[in-house]
Amino acid sequence: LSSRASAVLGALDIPTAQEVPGVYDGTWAGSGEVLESVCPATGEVLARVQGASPQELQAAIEKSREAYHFFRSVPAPRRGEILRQIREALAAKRDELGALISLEMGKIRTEGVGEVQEFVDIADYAVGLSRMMNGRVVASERPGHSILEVPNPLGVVAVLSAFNFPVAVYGWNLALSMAAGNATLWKPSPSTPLCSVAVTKIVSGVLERNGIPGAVAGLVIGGKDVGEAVVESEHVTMVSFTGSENVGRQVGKVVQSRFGKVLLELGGNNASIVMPDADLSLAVPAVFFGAVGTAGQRCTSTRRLFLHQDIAPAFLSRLQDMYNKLQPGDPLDPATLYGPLHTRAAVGIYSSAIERLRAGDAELLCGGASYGDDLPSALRGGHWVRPAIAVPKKVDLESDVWRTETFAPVLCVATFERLEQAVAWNNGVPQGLSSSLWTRDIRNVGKWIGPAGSDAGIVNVNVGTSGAEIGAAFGGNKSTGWGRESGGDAWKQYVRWSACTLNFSDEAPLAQGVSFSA
Ligand code: UN1
Repeated sequence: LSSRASAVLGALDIPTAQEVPGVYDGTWAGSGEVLESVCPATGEVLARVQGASPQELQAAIEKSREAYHFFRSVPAPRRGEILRQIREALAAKRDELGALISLEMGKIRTEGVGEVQEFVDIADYAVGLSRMMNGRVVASERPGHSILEVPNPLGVVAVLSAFNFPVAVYGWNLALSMAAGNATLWKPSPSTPLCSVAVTKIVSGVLERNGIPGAVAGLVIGGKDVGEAVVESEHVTMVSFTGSENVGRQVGKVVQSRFGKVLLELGGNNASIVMPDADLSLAVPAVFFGAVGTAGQRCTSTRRLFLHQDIAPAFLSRLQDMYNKLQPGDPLDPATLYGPLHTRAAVGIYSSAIERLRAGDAELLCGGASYGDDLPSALRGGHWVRPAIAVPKKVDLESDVWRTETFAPVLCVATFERLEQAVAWNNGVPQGLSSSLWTRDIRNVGKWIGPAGSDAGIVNVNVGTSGAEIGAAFGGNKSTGWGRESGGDAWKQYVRWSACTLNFSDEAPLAQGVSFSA
């Protein structure tokens, strides 16, 4: 192992001499499929992780059920106190975990640390929530009656997370699910197993110190088979899935067919719209971060840019300058702004998108070629592509160029005359995650956030498409799956609601004045 990698893994006590156990349900195990963790920047194999066998998976699900039966009766504020300790334990390892995210996922250092911070933030939120998950008292139409709406713990919540946020998205789910009194079972992306092992070690340490069964926060690493078995299990009450539209469609159908609950966070095809009155000194850097930050691998990344014709040439020349200065570098180096794609397959997705653009005679303002010899030699085994800006011939919302999410740094640009046109383009795709308008004119803002405005789940003004805080509910509409996670009212999905009508009187009247006396 390179010294670069062993320093990061050593700081989190991840053993690399032998295979890393990838199942935790109170004890560590793993005798199923072996997965390799590969560093996207260099191609180095970081570790081999042993996933869950079918028997281990079923045992873990059973342990989760048992853990739920214990945990649901722990008072919510006490669950909050455990979350507070988890928050402290994560914060104590913020830099180490951030570095592991950089090493294994490939995002740059500040974003890796920021991702841990997002987990810390949602844990804080959930500590407060643990004293505020209130039901309601509803006025009854019957004398001497009262109606309560009562939230109770749900059961086992499975979290299937993606490679691009290998820590934070689990954090959003775990924090709410734990506050709500559930057992949570994590099936992470098979290509970021070490992040999930490191986080689970930290969380399980807190649970063990508090005498809480470890399976309250279980882990099952594995490939497609493990994911499918989790999704199919009758013992899993809710499945929270983050990933592609295609897999999400399958997950949704399977969970629905057994009448489980499902929460979907699928693709984004996010647009930024820049009006002629926008402050370009703010808008250009924001679009730059939205499009090339995380090497275009956020579900909230900016993929489409609609520029008012009056500012388009000035905007593009400033944006191109920033692209041209961008250097690829080791994501662990604090000076690096641009890291690799996560997998070899992603390089192929980028190349096909570029081919598709070329086939349609799009103009490529930046990118399209590989780095070749411009890449430092230590990085040549990694998955690198030049970020691209393309101006397709026209906006054809039926074409794959505009309709599909390319999970790579490819930004498609078009110009418009009227805001209504840009909003129609913004809304005219299957996805509905994030959107961003740049303007100083309050009349545009009113249109944008109103009924005829953006139909996405995230509708920003003078703020880019990516980088949401945890306080509001996060999620998207349409083919993004309508799921909401993190803040706002998202917690209400992690409980079962009961409507309880109580009769304190000496009569038993029927509602709606129905009379039924024999
Ligand atoms: C994702 O890309 O799956 O808003 C989540 C953002 C981050 C979360 C992105 N807070 O960009």
